[in-house]
Amino acid sequence: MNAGESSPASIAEAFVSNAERAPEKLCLRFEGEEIPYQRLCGRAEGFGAGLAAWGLRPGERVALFMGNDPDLLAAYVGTHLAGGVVVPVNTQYRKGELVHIFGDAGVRLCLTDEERKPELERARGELPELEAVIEAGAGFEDFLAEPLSEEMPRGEDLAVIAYTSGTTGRSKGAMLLHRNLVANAEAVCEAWHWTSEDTLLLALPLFHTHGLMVGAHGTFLTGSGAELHRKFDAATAYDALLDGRVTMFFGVPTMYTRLLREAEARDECPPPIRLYVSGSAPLSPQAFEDFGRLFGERILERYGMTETVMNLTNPYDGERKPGTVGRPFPGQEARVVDVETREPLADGEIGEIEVRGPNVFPGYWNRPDATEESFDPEGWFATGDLGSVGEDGYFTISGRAKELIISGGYNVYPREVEEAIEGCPGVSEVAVVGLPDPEFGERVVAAVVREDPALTAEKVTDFCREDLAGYKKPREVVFVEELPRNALGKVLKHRVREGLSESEE
Ligand code: MLC
Ligand code: AMP
Repeated sequence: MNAGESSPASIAEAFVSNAERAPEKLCLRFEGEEIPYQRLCGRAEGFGAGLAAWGLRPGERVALFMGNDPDLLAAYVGTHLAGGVVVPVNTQYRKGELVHIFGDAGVRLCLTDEERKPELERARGELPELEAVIEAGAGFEDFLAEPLSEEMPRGEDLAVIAYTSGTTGRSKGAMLLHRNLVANAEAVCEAWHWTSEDTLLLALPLFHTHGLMVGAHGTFLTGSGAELHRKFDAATAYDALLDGRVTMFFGVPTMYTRLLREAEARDECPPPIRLYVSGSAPLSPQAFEDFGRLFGERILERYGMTETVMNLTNPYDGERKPGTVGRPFPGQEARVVDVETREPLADGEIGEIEVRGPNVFPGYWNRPDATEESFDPEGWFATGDLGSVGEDGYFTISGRAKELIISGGYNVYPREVEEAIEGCPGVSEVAVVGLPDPEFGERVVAAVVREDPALTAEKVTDFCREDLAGYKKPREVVFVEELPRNALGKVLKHRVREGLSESEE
């Protein structure tokens, strides 16, 4: 978008108008192929027309369950052009997670790929509403139709239902409107000086906020280019950086840890690029310093979440302070409140972070109870993250009010893993906690009381594999005599954590 222009109503609208304005401009580079805007736009319009011809009605849900690929992005925009709502699905999800998400969202059609299809088929018997499964490649090609209408989504329309792991077991669908997504992408592009001249190295998965709503949306809004990788591989990403063909890189801290290891093993260092951004989990000040030393660059750390997309950012021009996540993005507000009284706290005091702004979602799909719990009457959204704000206005995240483990940028709610393990034959009780991990930030560990002495750790993890994504399964299973409980019988997670840390020493 150029200065002085009014905002588009949706990212799809911005994308189509960029394709009309500069049809030949590079949109995506993928596995050596250069895809101009016009080409991706043609596929998006074709997919949207295919959906309309198939009978998708406005507001109906389309799931995208496939690995990073240009056609995933074409389908994303195409679904919006058809008035549909996208449900992005984590590619590691297994039957249990698929049944819940597809069922809850009432998905009628899903685009998947060869690798993911067998797992979807395993779930299909329990998904009567799922009428069609389109497979990437030939299936996608056959599905495309000739575009008829030029209708665009309205800002108030529902764009995405993004599932975030639930504090009590199953995940909740965060509803994001087109106008939430536009407001967010505009704020990000303004804050980070993102222009049509940029090329982003995009190796994040496209089913999550970070890759999709920051990486892809910013690219489409500005009409810039992205080099899309199927997945993050440190050596391949390092080569792309060495080559000097990108201007920005966004990653989770684990990716930075791996890039640092790569740099130590190589004798060449990438030339400076315009911007390195880290988020989704805390970046250690050590990694920030090491990156400065080895790459000569100061990583910009920012903070966000599915329900609100991006909230806080270190400055582009000012000082990027390690261990902090900076200030609110343009047009947004943030504050710290007492966890009990919900009264705003003074600078330096630790409480729960609340945010407000046009980027914030209107609520959870089918969950008015959860929506009501998360907002106060003045529209402040309670993030569940603990932190404080300094006199300089920079926020620091210091912990979580919600029980959450973040492993390599993926969220794992202990309750969901506990529920899975409780179903494993031979298990009497279980408590799942996060322990510090040098590579993933935190790792999932289960303390299990067994009733069958022959039960092994391997059996427990194999059992989890049936229904849970691989990254949620415990990296360690420790058998204990009993779980520490308080007088009311509630498991004392901090004591479990202490016990497990001691047993490791
Ligand atoms: C993969 N595995 C993990 C894992 N990722 N285990 C624990 N934690 C993780 N994060 C497991 C797999 O289940 C598999 O095990 C094995 O590791 C190899 O899988 P892989 O796919 O080859 O893994 P790898 O390439 O090493 O993945 C690491 C990673 C990936 C860092 C590249 O985790 C990743 O892309 N993380 C980014 C997540 C992200 O985008 N988060 C943003 C959320 S949005 P097995 O046993 O199954 O074979 C958000 C808001 C915000 O938070 O602020 O941005
Ligand atoms: P998700 O639900 O996957 O969107 O994850 C959002 C959560 O990731 C937030 O609530 C935070 O707990 C965490 N998070 C995101 N960015 C950061 C960051 N820079 N530092 C610490 N935690 C972060």
